[in-house]
This record gives sequence, structure tokens and C-alpha cells, in this order.
Amino acid sequence: MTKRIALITGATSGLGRAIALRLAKDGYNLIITGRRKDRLEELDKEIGIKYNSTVISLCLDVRNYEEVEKAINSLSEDWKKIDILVNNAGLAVGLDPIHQGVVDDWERMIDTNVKGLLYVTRVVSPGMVDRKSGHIINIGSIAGKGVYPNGGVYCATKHAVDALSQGMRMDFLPYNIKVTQICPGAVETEFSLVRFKGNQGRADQVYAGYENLVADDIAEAVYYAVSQPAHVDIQDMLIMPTAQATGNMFHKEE
Ligand code: NDP
Ligand code: 8X3
Repeated sequence: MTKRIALITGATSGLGRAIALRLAKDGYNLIITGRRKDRLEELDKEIGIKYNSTVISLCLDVRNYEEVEKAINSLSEDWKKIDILVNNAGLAVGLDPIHQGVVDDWERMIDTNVKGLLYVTRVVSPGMVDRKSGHIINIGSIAGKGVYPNGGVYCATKHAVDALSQGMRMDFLPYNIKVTQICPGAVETEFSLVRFKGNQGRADQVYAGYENLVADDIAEAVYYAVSQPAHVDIQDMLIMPTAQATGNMFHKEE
């Protein structure tokens, strides 16, 4: 039997990297993407050492439709038969009230989390429709289920992921394509370092005083979703640290 193929966006760090390793362990061949070429090369090497899985790296920025289309269309016909698309690439930039918001931060979040997800899906999904087979996993967030102060724009992008996941489920219904949204609470990755523009002290504070999730927790959830029988679609998963109730309500030990 030929191996199944999974394309993971944002595989150079955090959740995407952990998901790539988890799916490689399960025998998938992988297309890993991200902007940092050195990180893609490292991951490709690590997977080659640990698992019997073939990897193709596509260095791309999901905000650039032409780049996304060209990279995916450059794949051989066999590699274009993507079984699983994990729309993971995303980020928060800044934590400011709207009246003090940095417009460039807003553009980066909206362009990456909403338009980037759409661009990749637009290029990959027609093949799934033709084959009447496929599984799209969108990484949403607790920020797509509620809103917290100063995070309005990031939360809006993740609410958009929630809406797009529902819309995709409707549009792809006749084509036997599963759509799963996985919504994590706080996971310690490079997420907060990116949000606070390299301020390690502020990033560390996000994860201090309680037990946060780790990327492997979410990778296991992805594995669970893709391992279900053909008739089962896990539509939505909200996965939180035990010590986190909402986007901004934590029980922290002082
Ligand atoms: P990381 O910062 O560790 O990883 C983000 C990944 O996204 C990197 O691989 C990065 O790759 C990629 N990425 C960012 N911008 C682009 C772009 N323009 N083009 C291509 N790739 C891009 O954060 P996480 O792993 O935590 O984040 C992954 C997803 O999980 C995001 O969608 C985030 O919103 C979501 N999430 C995270 C939570 C958390 O607490 N950590 C909780 C809930 C959801 P590169 O820089 O190489 O391009
Ligand atoms: C990332 C988690 O709590 O910053 O989506 O919204 S949070």
C-alpha cells in the first residue's frame, strides 16, 4: 500500500514540528513548510534518522498566494495526492487595546492566520475534491471560542478559523472530506516570544506558575483525529491546560 501524505504548514517550530514528528512516527510521508529553511532541513534530517518516512520541504510564506501555488504545483503528481492538510502556520503579534494597536501587527495576523490558511487550502483542496478523499485539520484556538482584552485582533483571526472550519465542512460535505478544528489553550512554544517580539521575560511570564500544555499534547490530538475510521469526523476539539478556564483566566501558584 502506498503511504499516506500529510502537508503541515508551520512545521519549523512548536505545534507544527510536533505534529510532523507524530505523523512521521505513524508512517506518513510528509510535506513540511515554513519560512525558515534551516529549520526545515533540521527537521527533515531528524525524521530521516528516527522514522521510515520520506520528507519534502517547501520553504514558503503562506501570506504569498503565488509562492504557495508555485511550491505546491511544483510537486510531482504522486506527491500532489495530499491526504491530510494541517493548517497550522499562525501567530499573534502584540497585545494592545484597539486604540493603541499597531497596524502592521494586525496585517501580519490577518494575512497569516486567515488569508494564509485560505491560500493553502485553495491550492490543496481541489485535488481532494477530485479524489473524493481528504482530511483538513485547522489549528484554531481558545481565542476562537472567546475573546480576551487586548487580544481582539488575534481572537478575531481565530474566530475566522472557526467560521472557515464550519464553512469548509459544508462546502466539502459532498466530497467525503473531513474537516477538524483543534483549539488549544496555552501551549509553550515560540508563540509568546513571537507575540512579544523577542522579549523572553514577557514570554516566560505566560507560562509561569501553572502547568501549560506542550506541543506533543496537540500532536496526539491530531493523531487521534486522523486515526478514526472513515465514517467518523472529529469536528472540533478544545484542549486546555487543567489550570486554564478561558483565554485569560488561569489558576497560577504564586
Ligand atoms: P510557533 O511560533 O512555535 O510556530 C509557528 C509556526 O508558524 C512556525 O513554524 C512558523 O514558521 C509558522 N509561520 C508563521 N508565519 C508564517 C508565514 N507567514 N508563512 C509560513 N509559516 C509561518 O507557534 P505555535 O506552534 O504555538 O503556533 C502554531 C499554531 O497554533 C498557530 O496557528 C497558533 O495561532 C496556534 N495556537 C497556539 C497556541 C499556543 O499557546 N502556543 C494556542 C492555540 C493556538 P516560520 O517562522 O519558519 O515561517
Ligand atoms: C493562543 C492561546 O490564550 O493566547 O491561541 O489565545 S491564547
